[in-house]
Amino acid sequence: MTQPTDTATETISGGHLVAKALKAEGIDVIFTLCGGHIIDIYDGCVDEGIDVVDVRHEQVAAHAADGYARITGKPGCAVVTAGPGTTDAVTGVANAFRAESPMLLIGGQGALSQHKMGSLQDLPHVDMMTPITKFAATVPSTERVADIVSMAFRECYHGAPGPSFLEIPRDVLDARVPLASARIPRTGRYRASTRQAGDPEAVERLADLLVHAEKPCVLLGSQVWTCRATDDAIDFVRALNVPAYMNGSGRGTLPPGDPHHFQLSRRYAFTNADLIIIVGTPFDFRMGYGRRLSPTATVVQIDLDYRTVGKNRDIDLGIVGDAGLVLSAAAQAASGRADNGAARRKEWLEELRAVERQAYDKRLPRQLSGARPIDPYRLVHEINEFLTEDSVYIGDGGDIVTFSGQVVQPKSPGHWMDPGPLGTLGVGVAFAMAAKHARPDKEVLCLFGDGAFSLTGWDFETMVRFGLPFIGVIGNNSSMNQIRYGQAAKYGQERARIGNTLGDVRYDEFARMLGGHGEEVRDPADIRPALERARESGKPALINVWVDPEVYAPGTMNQTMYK
Ligand SMILES: Cc1ncc(C[n+]2csc(CCOP(=O)(O)OP(=O)(O)O)c2C)c(N)n1
Ligand SMILES: [Mg+2]
Repeated sequence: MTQPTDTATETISGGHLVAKALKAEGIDVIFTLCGGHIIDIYDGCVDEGIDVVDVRHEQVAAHAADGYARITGKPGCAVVTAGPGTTDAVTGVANAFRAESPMLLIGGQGALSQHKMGSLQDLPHVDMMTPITKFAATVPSTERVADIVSMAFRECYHGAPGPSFLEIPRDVLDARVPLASARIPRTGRYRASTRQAGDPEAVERLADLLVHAEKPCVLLGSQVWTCRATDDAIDFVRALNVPAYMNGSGRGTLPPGDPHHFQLSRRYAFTNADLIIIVGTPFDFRMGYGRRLSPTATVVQIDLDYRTVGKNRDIDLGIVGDAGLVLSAAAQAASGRADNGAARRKEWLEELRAVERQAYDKRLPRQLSGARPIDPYRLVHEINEFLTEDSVYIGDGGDIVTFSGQVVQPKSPGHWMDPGPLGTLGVGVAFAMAAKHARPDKEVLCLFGDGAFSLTGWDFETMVRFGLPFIGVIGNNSSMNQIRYGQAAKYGQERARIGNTLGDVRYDEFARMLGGHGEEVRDPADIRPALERARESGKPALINVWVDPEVYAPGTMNQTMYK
């Protein structure tokens, strides 16, 4: 029989306050690796009905929190212990920082009562995390635990989203305080909507530019997905008849085959367009820092973050705001004009389609290659053919993933995951974990390089332990090929194998050892049947595909990532 509770005397611990604050944010899982400094949070999660997914490396916990945010639209949360637990998670936080992904990392810390005395695992976590987060702080008292957790979530959504970090000293976390003295922010009551429609005058100017443009194009970047602006983006390109390119998480905004979906003619479009609209992606290395756009084109940049607009190259018009609201306002403003210019752009779309088709036809023989060892183009072609509307595709690797960037087209919005501009190897299993946990109804397929997989591959065991089936494909070239190419080019063949050669590892056997499904493929004709069997197995699976180590992706050969 439960005791009647006296609210005046009821107490609560810091870990339980963390769980209440997570619950208020709508979070239903934490990714974690245990430590004595943080176990009270687990106890709180049990009470609040929050799942505890315990992984094998803290980097994976942090990447999974990043992945969870991308998939669900809610912030992710990883909980790690003090010292090495927190330093292990740094890469995951850094990746989320560059990828504009909202997540909270909670790290343990030695007791405040032993502050700077040399306690177990004591490190200056906040100093270390400050440059790679939007907010990093120590929780100073138990009463403030939930308050500061909610503050950290608020800070995640300031401008473009990103990660926050909190360290909670052990005595602060474990202490019990009167429930009445703790501030526990309530769901929906501690932060406002960040959806901003942009300066109305600037939106009118964009409408003007659009109705007069002969050859416009739009690049739909990751923020189109972050803002859940898919429908607005589709309405925009259709109403104004504007060809669309997509990058990062913006891939899949339009399905392949859509008359406004373009991929292979981007360079041509950027060179020949008279109006280029960049939505929610910075002018970073992926965009050649903005240098690859026609010097005579009118350039418009729309971004959530004021600091991104106009960075690295001049623009003709900048709009700070939510991708969906700005695009729909611009389409609305243009619809009021006598002629929105849509019909005039028919030839421009045909011109781009011809370029697109030519590029596709040129590559097709490679995609259908029967060569042994397998041409990586064939592997990524088979994967692209295999994906359904419900397949989330994840790329985690070097050269092999560069191939896939050209060929694999997600069939639905939000179904493409790559690390983002930090280029972090090792995100794959973590993203698969987050995606499958959040959306068990989805199929998850991850293409790994053998180098990338081996960084965090032990968490395949976590996938088995939690019953999270996914299809892992390893493009195995027994090398860190993307790096090897540059070494060979710079230092000659005889020095090309220094520091980049891996063993001929049977990752399929590794999968089986851990209780998953595993297969090895040497013949291109066997790729598809192996994929089907992995799908049927209902288990976490690894298909070890031996690809030709002497074949490199054009992007690797041009070293575009360094330019
Ligand atoms: C964590 C991390 N370490 C190192 C690198 C540098 N790097 C970029 S590509 C690459 C090779 C990756 O090898 P693999 O995953 O096997 O793919 P491959 O290029 O062989 O297809 C390396 C080491 C990185 N991006 N991230
Ligand atoms: Mg490799």
